[in-house]
Amino acid sequence: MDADEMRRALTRMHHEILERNHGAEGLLLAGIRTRGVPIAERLAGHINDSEGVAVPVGHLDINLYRDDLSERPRMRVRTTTMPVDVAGRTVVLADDVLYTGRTVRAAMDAISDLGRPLRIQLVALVDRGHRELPVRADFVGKNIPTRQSELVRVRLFETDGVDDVCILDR
Ligand code: 3GP
Ligand code: 5GP
Ligand code: MG
Repeated sequence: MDADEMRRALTRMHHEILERNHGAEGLLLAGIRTRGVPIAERLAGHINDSEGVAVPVGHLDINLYRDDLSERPRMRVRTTTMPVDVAGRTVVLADDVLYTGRTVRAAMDAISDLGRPLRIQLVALVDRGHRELPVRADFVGKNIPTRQSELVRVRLFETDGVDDVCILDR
């Protein structure tokens, strides 16, 4: 996936999010650190351009909610920031890669600790398969079938200086 394809995928997904939710009212985009954050911000930018609505963007650190936290005593926990209350909102989680689904499970826990959203939806730039939990994305940039031994490298301009996605051998 090159920069143009990524831009088109994000443009399409912002339309899909607006269509599914009948506009931008009541939305809250929550980017899962690290690369879910710029994805959430870009989607908010597209929504602002086409609807004139500034959808709030939160940053979610799911590390405290991981199911393997006890095996990672030195885990670095960064901050979660939500600009508005999640209660009664449609929270759209954003992540770069959806794989086992464990990160999303943790993210839903993190959100639920902040309040009771109206609903939670999921947008992922890449779905690489291999789910270990019953999780699916509502909006997918690209389905990339992978082997478990492979690794999907996502680079975003904000974090890596370039926009691309490729499959690497681990
Ligand atoms: P992210 O913080 O941008 O989401 O999961 C932590 C980081 O490691 C992720 O960055 C992700 O890009 C990168 N990563 C690359 N391959 C893998 C993988 O196979 N599993 C996990 N959990 N992370 C991976
Ligand atoms: P999951 O919890 O679904 O297994 O993995 C999702 C999280 O791990 C995402 O935040 C994603 O960044 C990261 N991840 C898992 N597999 C990959 C991968 O192959 N490539 C990249 N870039 N990230 C991955
Ligand atoms: Mg991620």
